[in-house]
Amino acid sequence: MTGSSTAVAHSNIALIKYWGKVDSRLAIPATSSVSLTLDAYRTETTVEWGAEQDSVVLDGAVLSGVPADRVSRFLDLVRDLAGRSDHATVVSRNTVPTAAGLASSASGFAALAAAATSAAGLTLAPRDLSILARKGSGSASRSVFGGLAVWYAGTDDLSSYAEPLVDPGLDLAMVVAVVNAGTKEISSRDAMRLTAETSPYYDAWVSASRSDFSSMLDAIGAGDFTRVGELAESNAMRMHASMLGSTPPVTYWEPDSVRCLRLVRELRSAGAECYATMDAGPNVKILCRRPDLATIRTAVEELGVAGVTTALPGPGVRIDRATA
Ligand code: 2P0
Repeated sequence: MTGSSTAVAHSNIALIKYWGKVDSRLAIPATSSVSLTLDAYRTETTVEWGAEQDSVVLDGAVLSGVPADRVSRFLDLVRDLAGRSDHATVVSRNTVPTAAGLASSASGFAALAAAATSAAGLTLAPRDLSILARKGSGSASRSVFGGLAVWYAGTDDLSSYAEPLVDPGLDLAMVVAVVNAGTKEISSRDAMRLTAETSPYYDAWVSASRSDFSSMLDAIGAGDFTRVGELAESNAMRMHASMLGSTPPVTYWEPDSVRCLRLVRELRSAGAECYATMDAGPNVKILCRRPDLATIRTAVEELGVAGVTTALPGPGVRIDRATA
């Protein structure tokens, strides 16, 4: 039986980061994380079963080698779940710059998980979809949900899943300072493995992040924006500190990244409350509240970085079209 489905998923930016696995095959992380799904960056993916072999087209280009194999290994999981042996044609479009530290794998694998299972005739509960998406890319588990999401590290396949967090009216928004939208030199997957294997600061990162995680849940529960922002900023800096201790060091920062971090401090002193976070790339994401979005955007534009995007909380993954 063939079947085709199109799914749309949005990227997410972690406020408490995921950086390190205890099980690479199952993508069980060392620590739990918290994220905000954004409306600005999305992936739309169509999967059609019934092909003789798997094929993947991303933004008009046929994938081969490691990225194509990664999709095929993921489709193996869906074949196992659905008890089928045919192959799939995957066509995907990103509005996220691919592999630039703007969470393209999060929206990518969340959309792929939803489209591939729907097209195979499976209906997965959101938690099960997040468990499946996790095995494509860890952060994809969180993009199954809109707004604030938590990914519990868990200890095995079924206990490592994401779920939505109630937003008590934090009115969050984000300004993304795009310092460089090019492909990063080292993937997050390789960089987090290198950190875990070689950085003397990795164990300290894991214990600090566990504590940041529980403080973050408390801060969100209390609707305390200042505390949410302070925790997000320090957690991101701690993650980068652990990377800097790797051999060889993992340095995603560029001069404009540092200029953005300084600007965030200046804006804060001037009364526009905002906090910075950074992922596996040089871009700086500035967490603020919606009424301050325009002021902060203008300030980043005046700094003269490569690009500026503003974002509000975005929706969870959805199926757009499905045919049997
Ligand atoms: C995060 N990042 O929590 C962290 C912060 C990047 C920095 O999740 O190996 O692409 O596919 O599970 O999900 C990026 O890692 O890694 C990421 P894999 P993924 O958002």
